Amino acid sequence: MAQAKRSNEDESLVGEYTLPDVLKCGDGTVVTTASEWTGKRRAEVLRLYEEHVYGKTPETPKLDATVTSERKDALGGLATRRIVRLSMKGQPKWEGIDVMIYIPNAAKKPVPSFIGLSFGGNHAVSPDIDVPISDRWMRPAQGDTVRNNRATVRSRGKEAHRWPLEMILERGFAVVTAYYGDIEPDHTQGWKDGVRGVLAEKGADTVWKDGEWGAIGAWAWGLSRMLDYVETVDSIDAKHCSVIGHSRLGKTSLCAGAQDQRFAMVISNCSGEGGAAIMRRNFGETTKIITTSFPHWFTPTYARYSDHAADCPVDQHMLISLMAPRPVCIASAAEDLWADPKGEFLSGLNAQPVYDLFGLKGVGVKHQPMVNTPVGDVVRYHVRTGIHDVTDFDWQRYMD
Ligand code: GTR
Repeated sequence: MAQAKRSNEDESLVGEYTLPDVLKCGDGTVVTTASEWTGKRRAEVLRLYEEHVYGKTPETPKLDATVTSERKDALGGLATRRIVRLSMKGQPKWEGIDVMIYIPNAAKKPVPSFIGLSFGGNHAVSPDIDVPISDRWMRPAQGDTVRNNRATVRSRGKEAHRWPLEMILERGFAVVTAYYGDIEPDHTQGWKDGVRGVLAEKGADTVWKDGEWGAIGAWAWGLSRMLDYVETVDSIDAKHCSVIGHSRLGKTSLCAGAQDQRFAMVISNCSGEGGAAIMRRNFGETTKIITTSFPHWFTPTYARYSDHAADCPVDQHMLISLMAPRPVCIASAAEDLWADPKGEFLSGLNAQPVYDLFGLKGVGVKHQPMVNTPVGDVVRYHVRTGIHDVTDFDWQRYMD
């Protein structure tokens, strides 16, 4: 991927770097207990992420929820499928988020769930042909699945391999998903049609300022609003919701898990640069490349660390630390060098000092494990064979 952009994929050329000390507070003191972490340092680290990486998520009014359809015999009777629109009063310009929820019919009590965004819309995730095709803006795609930035009928089910609904539902989990572009279309001017623009009431000539939220922050906000809704659904156990995301949406899932501790478990699938990968490691995608290609994903401050990663007060082991003491799963793919699999492992490993404060074992090994050999306890890591994708192998790990 992106071979035209110069990046290093030779481990011997990575070079030396020093990670910021996650336990060292701004005032120079070092945290030694879980309560100091929770009461003091955690908030500092979160603030650093707001200032330097993702920007600050503003307080927002509660969203309205309108059920637009419900089917009790979805997927051949396996599940009940509900589609709910979450929208903001007084903001008709922003159409809102169409959340699709599958709940296993066999469940006798409230079920745990996975909450995650998709790249292609609910109709791309689901094999059910009565799920409406999204009419929102879409990024151009290979083949004939998107035309003039709109999904075509050919995009039905195109993301279903990443969402093995039957397998997940049979294991007793609910699935809660929505199209990320419902929250904000994924292009540099997308904020104008998304929640960021609507809330800020900014003009067309707006320049986003340092510390203000970017698209990842907005998508993460959307995940929290989906969880708000899940809290109102009796058949889902909102205390056991895992937030999941792949690639840019893996960065988003980490951002959501960091800022919203109601997510009981956080899953990063091939999240790479700006996600689980250590930014100071000169391997795969770099801060410069990502902020050049996708400046809108982050707060503007982040681009200043292009070629100056050492000046950034955070690195991604600190993002993983923000999940503590909750479980976190970090997954890589062996051929996904762009996302720096080893760098993704190292963020999990270097979050251990914070998990130690809680007496919890993280990845439990010092070196990146072999492919298809999952490791870890509360911080789990695996690298599987294959490419940048989400596979059943990954899902099995997340459900175990
Ligand atoms: C790439 C980007 C990655 C990753 C990926 C994706 O172009 O460089 O950071 O997020 O997109 O989301 O598919």
